[in-house]
Amino acid sequence: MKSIFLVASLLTSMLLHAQSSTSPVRPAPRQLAWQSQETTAFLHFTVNTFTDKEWGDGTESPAIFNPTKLDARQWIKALKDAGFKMAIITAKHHDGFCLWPSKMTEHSVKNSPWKNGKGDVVREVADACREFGLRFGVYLSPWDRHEPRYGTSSYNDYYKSQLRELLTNYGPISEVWFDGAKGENAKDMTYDFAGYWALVRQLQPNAVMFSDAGPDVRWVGNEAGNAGETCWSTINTEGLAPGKADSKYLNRGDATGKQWVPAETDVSIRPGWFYHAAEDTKVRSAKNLVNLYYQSVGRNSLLLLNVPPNREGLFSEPDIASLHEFRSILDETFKKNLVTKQPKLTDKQLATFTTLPANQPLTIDLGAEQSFDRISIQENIANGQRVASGRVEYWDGTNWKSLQTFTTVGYKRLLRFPAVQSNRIRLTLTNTNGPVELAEVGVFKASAREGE
Ligand code: FUL
Repeated sequence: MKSIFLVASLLTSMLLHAQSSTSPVRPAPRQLAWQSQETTAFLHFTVNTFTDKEWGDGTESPAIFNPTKLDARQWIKALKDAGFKMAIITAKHHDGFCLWPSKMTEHSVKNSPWKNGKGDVVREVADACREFGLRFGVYLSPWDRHEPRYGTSSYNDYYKSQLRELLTNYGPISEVWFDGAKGENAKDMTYDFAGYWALVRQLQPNAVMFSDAGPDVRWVGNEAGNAGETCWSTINTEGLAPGKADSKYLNRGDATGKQWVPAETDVSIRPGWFYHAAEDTKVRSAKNLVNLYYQSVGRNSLLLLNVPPNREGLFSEPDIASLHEFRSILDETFKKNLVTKQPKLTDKQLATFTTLPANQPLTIDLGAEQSFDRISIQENIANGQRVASGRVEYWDGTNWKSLQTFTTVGYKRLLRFPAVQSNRIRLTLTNTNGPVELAEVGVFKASAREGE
């Protein structure tokens, strides 16, 4: 009897294994579209902008909200010029003040002096995004320090009604951001996340939903702009909930994860999330932003960069200058791919790939002796994420010399190293979960403006 069980369980495990190598966890089309955006922007704006705080307590008077020169077109144009593909506005932060004239509360722009209470920041941003061809997303804080219903189950209805307003009145919404933050002394409140998420799926089926642990996009586990050196797009979501997730686990993901929930790297261009005049001299430089790009997009994540509008309702000059220079540096670095004779690996299409088994080296010609210091590798993630480790070598005229080893690849892996001279490189994937669909390989010489 025992041996029958043994054979049966062996067969089952073989079957399961065969299944897992042929049908890996794959992204939904909305997740694939999200990841290819690479850089999206966060817009933190509310009463905090006027009180100089990071977290309002909900007692702020709407009378203080008066961004006299507000021009969302100025924000979105600056983002467009800097290559951003989406903007997410804090429609409501923890203070409960609504940037749109919600029918559910008086605590909103409708009771502010701005545009005599006739303004709607959410509408202005949505319209500007459409005009400049950016996608549009909303942040609606579950934690609400103003609304009296907070802490009772009827708050869930309040929240869902607000969500419905945002999801039905502003055209296509591409991302909804569910922040898990809740102060230590906050009232007890069980959020109906299942209900919130169902509403988003029903009203905006193409939108991705962010929370600490998905369902579509997960938090990267820090606000410093660092995806894990190893970063899987898969995790096991069981037991995780917004506000209750191990940040190290989220940072690296899980090779054996059953759900596709890629990491989003949210970080601010300034020390705070909201505008503070005192931080005008502390705006990240373009070089610093480029480094964030390598640490997020270059590690299989997405860079969600916060750029907070100021009290006038405008992006400030130092922020605009850094954004502009950031994109100009990236464009210069990645302008000329030195790889030749590999049309499938250089056509910027993930769907055209070369299948590469583990431990089979692929030699990549550079046409002639070239100086280079950056390499970009991409997998066709439409069919899952399979590279667990690999190495790159270069030909020094006599021998193959080691250049760099790496772990996960996924959507994109960017390698940085001191410049070498060579006419070919060799890529070996040393550990994979099944045959790798190698989509793109790029070899570049970085812009001198990146620095070392
Ligand atoms: C956090 C919030 O508490 C911050 O204020 C900010 O909105 C950040 C993006 O998420 O959880």
